[in-house]
Amino acid sequence: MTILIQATTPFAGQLPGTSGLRKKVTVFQQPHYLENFVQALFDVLHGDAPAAGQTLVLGGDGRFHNRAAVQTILKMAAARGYGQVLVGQGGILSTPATSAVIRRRGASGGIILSASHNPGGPDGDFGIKYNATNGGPAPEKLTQAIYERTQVLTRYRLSDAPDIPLDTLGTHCMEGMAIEVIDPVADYAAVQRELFDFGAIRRLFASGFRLRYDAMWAVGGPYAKSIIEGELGAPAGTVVNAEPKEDFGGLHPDPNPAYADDLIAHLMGPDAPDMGAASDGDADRNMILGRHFIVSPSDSLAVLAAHATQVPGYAKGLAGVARSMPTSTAVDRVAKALGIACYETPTGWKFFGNLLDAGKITLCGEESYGTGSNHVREKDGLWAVLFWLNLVAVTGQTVEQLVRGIWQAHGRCVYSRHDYDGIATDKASTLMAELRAQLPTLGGQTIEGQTIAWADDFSYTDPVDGSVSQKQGVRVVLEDSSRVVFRLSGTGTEGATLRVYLERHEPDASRQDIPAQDALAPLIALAEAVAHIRQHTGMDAPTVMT
Ligand code: VG1
Ligand code: CO
Repeated sequence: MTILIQATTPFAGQLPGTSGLRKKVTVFQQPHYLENFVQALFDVLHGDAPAAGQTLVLGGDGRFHNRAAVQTILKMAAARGYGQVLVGQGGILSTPATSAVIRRRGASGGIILSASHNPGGPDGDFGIKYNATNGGPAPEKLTQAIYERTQVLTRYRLSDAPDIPLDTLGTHCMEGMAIEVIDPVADYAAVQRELFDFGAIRRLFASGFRLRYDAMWAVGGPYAKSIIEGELGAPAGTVVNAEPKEDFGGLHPDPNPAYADDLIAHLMGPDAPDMGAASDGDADRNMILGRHFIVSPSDSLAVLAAHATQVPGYAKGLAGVARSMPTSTAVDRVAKALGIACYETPTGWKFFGNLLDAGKITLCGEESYGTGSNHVREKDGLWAVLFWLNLVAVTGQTVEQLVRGIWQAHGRCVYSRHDYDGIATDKASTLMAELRAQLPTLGGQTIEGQTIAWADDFSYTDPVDGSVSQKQGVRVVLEDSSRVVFRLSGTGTEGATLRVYLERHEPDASRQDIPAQDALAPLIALAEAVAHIRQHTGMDAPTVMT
């Protein structure tokens, strides 16, 4: 075995977005593309020194190109002198499981191969991201440094060792580096067992409670099968679409009303189960449904926060909570009632890391079907499902009753997100630039019969390290605190996606069942009047409404 030095030249655009570097598979398949990024990462982490004695965790969501990428990264880690790599069997590790393994095994960090909720297959998307020793996504300072390094790279190093067999558990050696092929579920399951009342959930299933968990042909399947059907005794067939496929069965592994339509049909049907759930490509997102009832992700976070002390792992109470800025203020209202702090961060899980590490918060979440806690440093899809199961088991309330309890106590934060996908990048930039240009004069104006109190471009100062993140979304807020938020997606790979977030608080119980799109109609009209979405995008309606 020899370590080869390969000459290379920089690729443009290797800048990680909201959650890692995501590009088309065909982009990642270009010679040197993945290697350049990994070399830049190693250079930033270790300078010229070898990573001697350090442990790297490696795995992905099993999408097309996962296996090839794992083999390449093993050879590069060996050339960099890592002491050990822990790789998931079959190259598989869900995003929250990677975080759990990094933390439990004291690893120096981990590489996650995933484009998460984006479609897969040879024509789909691929992605890579680095998580640090706390188990969480690299902060912006690090991703920026990696990007800068990719722009000046002239060579990378890798071993010419043969591929490692990934499908059986075992230990291998490459250039003196140990490679352990680990069970992808074990560490993750151990973490969940410490948090939840498995006995209570087991009794719930034994009493006939019916769950339908749709793993969307993605990496959540093996985890849900093992824990929900295996340990918790739910009947076989509770977890559907459970086998991870390289192309997610040609579907979009994104649990929302548009792409989890099959699950919604089951929960809305005549013989609906008591609860429905789904997770995304890398199993960090979750969708929760009751019988004939859809739970908004923002409400889900509020329910978990309000009832957390009924779950063993959070029995001592919450230090605080956090939500991404566009997420509804439902959790803020719960936090206020509990007398705990609530932080507002930019979109993307990396912004929760410092708050969790510093012990300022225990729970956090995003409107994009992401919820999590200090048990790992990623959002965690199955964790949220177990949390809900535990609450249903110990409160005796249905999913719908739990959500209505929040509405009753705090009013309903009526909420929707409208996505406009595949906009030409220049058109999306123009739309945002024109919006930003109006910011100084929007406050005080009455548009579509609604008076704007203030408008700004969200800027965040991290309360732990003082780092500042600017231009995180344009907010237009009315006098009654209703709001519209506009931002461009940082996870897409084709053109631009405009996200329009709409929120209105409804304290009147008799009006809380008005369908969200109807209740939000005035705000939708305001969004159009302010941003001229139709004119800029040429689209009459959003691609996806959640
Ligand atoms: C989206 C969501 C964001 C989430 C991110 C990663 O980002 O809005 O809340 O953290 O995806 O989720 P963006 O920049 O496209 O709006 V995942 O499950 O794709 O890792
Ligand atoms: Co995901």
